Amino acid sequence: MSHERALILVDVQPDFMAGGPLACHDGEAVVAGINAAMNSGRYGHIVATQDWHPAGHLSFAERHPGKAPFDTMMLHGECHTLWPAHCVQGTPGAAIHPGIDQRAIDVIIRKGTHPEIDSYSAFRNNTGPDGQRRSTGLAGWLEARGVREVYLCGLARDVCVLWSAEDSRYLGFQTHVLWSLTRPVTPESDQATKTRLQAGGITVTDRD
Ligand code: VGL
Ligand code: ZN
Repeated sequence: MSHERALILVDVQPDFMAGGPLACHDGEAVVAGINAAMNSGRYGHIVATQDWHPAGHLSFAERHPGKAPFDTMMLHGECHTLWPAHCVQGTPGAAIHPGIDQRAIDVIIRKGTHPEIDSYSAFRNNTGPDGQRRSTGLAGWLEARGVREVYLCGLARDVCVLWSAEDSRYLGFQTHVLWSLTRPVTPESDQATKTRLQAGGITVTDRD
């Protein structure tokens, strides 16, 4: 086990899996492999993020008359995709997936909790009404423990995993995406996602 190495589980929640409103392609398939990775002894620290929106969150299409899920619009000066309502606080679909062995998780970071601000990345919110992107505190949590290498898995490959990986690298962590332990909302985006990760200096690997 290396204490310099952290595993981050991004949004492993039923709403992003089969039967959920924002199902990733084959999303539930990541659960067994994530349990194996957590119990592999390779990671000194394990963090999970949990998408955790109040009802009527700004990112939900239903909030915007005339808009449908997957339409885009400008929010706080950024082009934003609008989503079906998902991961509403306290609902079963917002739980950490019941198949995940939570014993090894050190900390859970809830994100997207502000009604008017979204958060894709585990590290910082999307742009808010004041034009700022605020930290979730995760980088400080990792730095305080001497973490230098971050491994990411979870959902969705093309949204929250991608944004988390880019921030991780930008913040100075050696960053790896465990590709086979992620699944996309939009499978057609896979090649673009991989190219963008690699161009950003992030390792895309199937080996943890
Ligand atoms: C996510 C869209 C909206 C994700 C979260 O976890 O990738 N995607 N909220
Ligand atoms: Zn969300």
